[in-house]
Amino acid sequence: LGRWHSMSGEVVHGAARGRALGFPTANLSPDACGTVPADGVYAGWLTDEHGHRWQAAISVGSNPTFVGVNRQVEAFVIGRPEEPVEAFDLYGQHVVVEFMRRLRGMVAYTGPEALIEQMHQDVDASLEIL
Ligand code: FMN
Repeated sequence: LGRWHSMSGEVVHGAARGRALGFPTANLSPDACGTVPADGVYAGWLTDEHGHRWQAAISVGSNPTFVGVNRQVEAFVIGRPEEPVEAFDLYGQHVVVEFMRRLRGMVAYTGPEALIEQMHQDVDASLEIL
């Protein structure tokens, strides 16, 4: 198509579990624009309202490690500034998420530890690709 697949939409609050896992994510609103790609994990980019383009590891799926979640698109921004926290608040912002390469499918892990370990590997793989 001559460009990366992308989706755009508002960042909304998720289950707020990501922060506890050490991987806070920007969840795209369910009415975001663009076709949702197949469930899985992708290396890509998130561009915020200020035009800043961040490297990201993106998850598409129903988070089967946990129960009761509708399919969602969420991006973990790699190398987000930690301080000050207010300076990096994506909630309510209209963002664009670009998908560059699919890394793997969604996996239902038996617990958060295995998922956390895998997410570290996903971030490493994303950085190599991006
Ligand atoms: N959830 C899964 O159940 N299985 C996965 O394989 C999986 N892979 C992920 C990979 C990455 C890089 C990221 C950022 C998330 C992944 N997730 C996966 C989604 C997490 O379960 C989700 O981010 C977490 O539950 C926080 O959800 P919340 O934003 O609604 O709080």
